[in-house]
Amino acid sequence: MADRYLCMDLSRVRDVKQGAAGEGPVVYWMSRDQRCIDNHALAFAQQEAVRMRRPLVVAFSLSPSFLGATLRQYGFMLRGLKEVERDLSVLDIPFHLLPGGPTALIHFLREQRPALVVEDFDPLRIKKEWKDLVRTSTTFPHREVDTHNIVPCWVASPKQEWAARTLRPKLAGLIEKYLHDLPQVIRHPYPAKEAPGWDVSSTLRSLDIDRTVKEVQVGPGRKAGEKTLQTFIDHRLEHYPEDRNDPLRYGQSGLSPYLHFGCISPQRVALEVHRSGSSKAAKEAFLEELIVRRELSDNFCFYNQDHDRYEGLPEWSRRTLEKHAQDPREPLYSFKELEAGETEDDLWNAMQKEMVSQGRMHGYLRMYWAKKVLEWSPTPRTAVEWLIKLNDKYELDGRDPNGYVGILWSVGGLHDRPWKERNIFGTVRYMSRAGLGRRFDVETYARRNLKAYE
Ligand code: FAD
Ligand code: FO1
Repeated sequence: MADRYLCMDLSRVRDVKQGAAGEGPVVYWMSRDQRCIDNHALAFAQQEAVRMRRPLVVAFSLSPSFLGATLRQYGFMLRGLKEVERDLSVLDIPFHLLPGGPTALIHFLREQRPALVVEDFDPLRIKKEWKDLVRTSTTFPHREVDTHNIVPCWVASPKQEWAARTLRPKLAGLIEKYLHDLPQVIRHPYPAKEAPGWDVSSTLRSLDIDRTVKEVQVGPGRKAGEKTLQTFIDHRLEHYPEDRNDPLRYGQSGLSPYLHFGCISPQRVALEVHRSGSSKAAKEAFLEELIVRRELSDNFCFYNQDHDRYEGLPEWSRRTLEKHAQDPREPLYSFKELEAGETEDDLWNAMQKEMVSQGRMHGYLRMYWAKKVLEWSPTPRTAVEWLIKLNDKYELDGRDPNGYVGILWSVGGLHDRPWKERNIFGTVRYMSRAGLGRRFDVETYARRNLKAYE
């Protein structure tokens, strides 16, 4: 059995807290990587449980509110977790849903007295706060496993990277070592006590969340994520380089909600893309986004505690934005007008309405969507705050390092370079409607979406 774990490089594991092993099970505290299959953290937890001849249990601490998440995101997540529970039960690994956030988890750990607590990696400040609270509230040892990045975040770089071009070579030099088949878990040989049952609808009812943001049609969970990946590989990957920036051609993969909630492993996505029959150019274009761009976002959030604030912007861009802080902003809109998609720009309104209604927005449009808010809000700081609020409230893939980086890239040139100076933007890259029009049929997009989501 031991050789099954050899394919996992132990540099993916960090020893985050020393402690005395309890007499209980190994506990995998699942959070970011909500999956049973292709999960290095779960596989490592099982390896340790087998070595110590202990049961293995999975615990998910359900926070009653999380970064503005609404019924839309909690519904998607809980339906996905129900599938995780089923996948685990086949392997005699109980799944404990713990309503009440980190304090409920601390209570659980004090009860269970685990031999070891295994955490999955998450660079967000709020998660670091949760982890610090839990680690200091018990005496048990903790390990952290990065199963969200192909190259573990702390291995890829010891510092905040300037741009994709500085991280890309570091990843390229390491990808060989990490991009190989994933460790799987097996039926656990040391049985644990059953976990209490739970159901999605009563759990949803118990949460104190905004219910005005309705659930969307996107199928939740692992199987729907696997199907989305297969459909993308079979029908859209080949044309990804030319189609990915045309919202009318739907050339993107649609994987972001499944990657955000960890329903599927990005390493699995990369392996399947590599194995596909698509052209080298198509594979490279897609893997640049999936690996370099996505892991650059984790790098930024991991090394910059201001990842969701104006202060997170590079010095050069804060200087140029402040130099243009007094430039006239005409028109100015309130948050409510933006949220309702009631601006003078029908294209922008169409994007906003699609996001509110469908919980998604095409990647190329998101840049324009964000940059317009810099023009229409009183200060760049307000623009960052309003964009995060809208993105995290309505997007299924929101509350993610990719989102904070995407917004800071758009408003303040994070990971970008200075461009020709102009009003309001200073030397931050500008995007115009005419520029979009050179890429795709803007009028058709605006008309079609305004009609669909009015
Ligand atoms: P594909 O083009 O199929 O890419 C596949 C995967 O690669 C994506 O799921 C994502 O994990 C990664 N990826 C692609 N583009 C980027 C990028 N620019 N930066 C980082 N990773 C990328 N992404 C989110 O996951 N959550 C967000 O909340 C989010 N908010 C954004 C806000 C703004 C203002 C901008 C400009 C970008 C934002 N992005 C966000 C990044 C990107 O737009 C989305 O990841 C992508 O559109 C998701 O659709 P897809 O999975 O079909 O993408
Ligand atoms: N992670 C948890 O451990 N507990 C939660 O209750 C929880 C809720 C939640 C709601 C919406 C959402 O988009 C993410 C949520 N997450 C939760 C965190 C998520 O798994 C990721 O860890 C981060 O959002 C991205 O790093």
